[in-house]
Amino acid sequence: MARLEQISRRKIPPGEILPHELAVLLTTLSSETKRQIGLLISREGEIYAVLIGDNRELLIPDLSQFRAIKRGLRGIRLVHTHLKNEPLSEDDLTDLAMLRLDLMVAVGVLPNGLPDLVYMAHLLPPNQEEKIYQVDPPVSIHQFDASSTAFLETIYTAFDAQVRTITTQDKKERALLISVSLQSKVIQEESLEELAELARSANLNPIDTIVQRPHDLHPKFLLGSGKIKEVIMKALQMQADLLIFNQTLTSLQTKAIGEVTEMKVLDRTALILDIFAQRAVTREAQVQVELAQLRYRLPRLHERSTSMSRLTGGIGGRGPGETRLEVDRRRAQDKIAHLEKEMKTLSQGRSQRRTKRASQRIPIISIVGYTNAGKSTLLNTLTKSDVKTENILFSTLDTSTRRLYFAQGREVLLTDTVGFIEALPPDLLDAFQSTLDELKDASLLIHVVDIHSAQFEMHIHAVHDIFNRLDIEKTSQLLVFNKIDLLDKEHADNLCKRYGAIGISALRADTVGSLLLEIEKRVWQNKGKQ
Ligand SMILES: Nc1nc2c(ncn2[C@@H]2O[C@H](COP(=O)(O)OP(=O)(O)OP(=O)(O)O)[C@@H](O)[C@H]2O)c(=O)[nH]1
Ligand SMILES: [Mg+2]
Repeated sequence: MARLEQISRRKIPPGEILPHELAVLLTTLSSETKRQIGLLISREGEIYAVLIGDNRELLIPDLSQFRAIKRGLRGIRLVHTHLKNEPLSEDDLTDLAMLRLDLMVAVGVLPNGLPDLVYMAHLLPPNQEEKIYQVDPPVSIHQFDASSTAFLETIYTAFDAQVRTITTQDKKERALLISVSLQSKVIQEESLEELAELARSANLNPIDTIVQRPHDLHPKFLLGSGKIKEVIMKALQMQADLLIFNQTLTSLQTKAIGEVTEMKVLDRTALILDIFAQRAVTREAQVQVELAQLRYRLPRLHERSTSMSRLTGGIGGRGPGETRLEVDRRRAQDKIAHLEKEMKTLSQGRSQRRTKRASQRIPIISIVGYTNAGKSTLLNTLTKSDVKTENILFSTLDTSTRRLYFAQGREVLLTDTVGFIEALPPDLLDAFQSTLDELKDASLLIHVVDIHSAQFEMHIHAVHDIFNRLDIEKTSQLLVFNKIDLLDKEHADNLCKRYGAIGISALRADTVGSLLLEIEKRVWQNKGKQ
């Protein structure tokens, strides 16, 4: 084994893939020991590790510390022996992709221990055929151009140039959106459009999507393992920084995917929590979001894995964010208890306000609906106020209340609150309980729907579902179709008739007349009955 140690101290001239005499040394040793021998070589020609396998394969150690350039190739190539002079195996090619190696090289061993054919494969930058790697035809060791600087340079620069342009152009983190579900691809793709909207609202740049409809969901990665390879390659080719899954991941899945891809992994819930965290302004909103985040993360705190394994895990050690993993459970629990206490105090103030309001006997009307439907815009138009409105999801997290006056000195309190979304994370619903409790005081719910959205029916269902979860489904409701300015009049009229809705454009005060009349009617004509 002294000879192995000798090898590990060698330095290979940069630009050379494998000097001839080193190839001879490797194949001779391999042949004597009947084992594969491999070298992990850096771009500078340092031998990072000498690997000794069995007669069929090698075990590759954790390479996560190597990252030549953020988002680029690893900066490491693997050169190893193949005892039966066989071509690169499926596993070799998978490792090439999964580990983002610069190059995968196998040298065939002849029965006399000398090198014969050289097999090579390398990854490809984005291309129209969506090919991940290229496997070169084998060449005899004698024709193998040992000093192949030009060849190596082409591979490096193809990737690195791309990394540089993207890094300088693009300050936002680049997200690859993934959906894996037993539902049809069409349904999944529609849902991914909303995920892209959420990503943009979180100030991320959604760059591409991957959809899979597997026969069964893979328990470890959710995705099938072949698809995981595609994810890694797409992430490399598209220079993604993080993966966002549209489905809820278990803590073990988040961890396993994070390890095998060496990327930050979020699911839809984590993304929504992130948006809420970015938006929370008042102390109450901040406490509520932080509580929801801690409750979501608590079962997801786990140890960093250091195991070594080919393919199925252990490669790398980046979980969904190291700092989070370092927070220990105990501290998270203490923090939750502390925040819950603070929340109690905060909600006392709120409930006092509610009691006071109730004693004033002014009817309360709540504007509710899917996020981005135009709720805040409507409140502003009706009450001439200036609550923040924005074309992003969840621009409002707090409740605003304004007075709305009618003839004969009549008035109502109009409230605008946080928007709803399909599959609203339960942790968030719990955390926002006190904000949402205000909806229980309302005698009328104005359900605003963005009728211009292709998904408006799904939005209506999602909102009704949340009404049920909040136990307010029996409150009197008014369905309002907003943004009719974006549809042609006839189409808008038909939709309103079909659903029994009032059509408005919340941006324009001259379109809300019939809505005001209806509110007046509902509030004061029903008054006696209540
Ligand atoms: N064209 C058109 N755009 C509208 C109309 N009403 C609202 N919008 C736009 O829709 C976007 C969302 O409006 P908001 O009032 O912030 O929606 P919201 O329901 O309060 O949204 P969240 O608070 O994020 O849940 C903004 O860009 C508005 O300008 C409308 O009648 N027509
Ligand atoms: Mg709003």
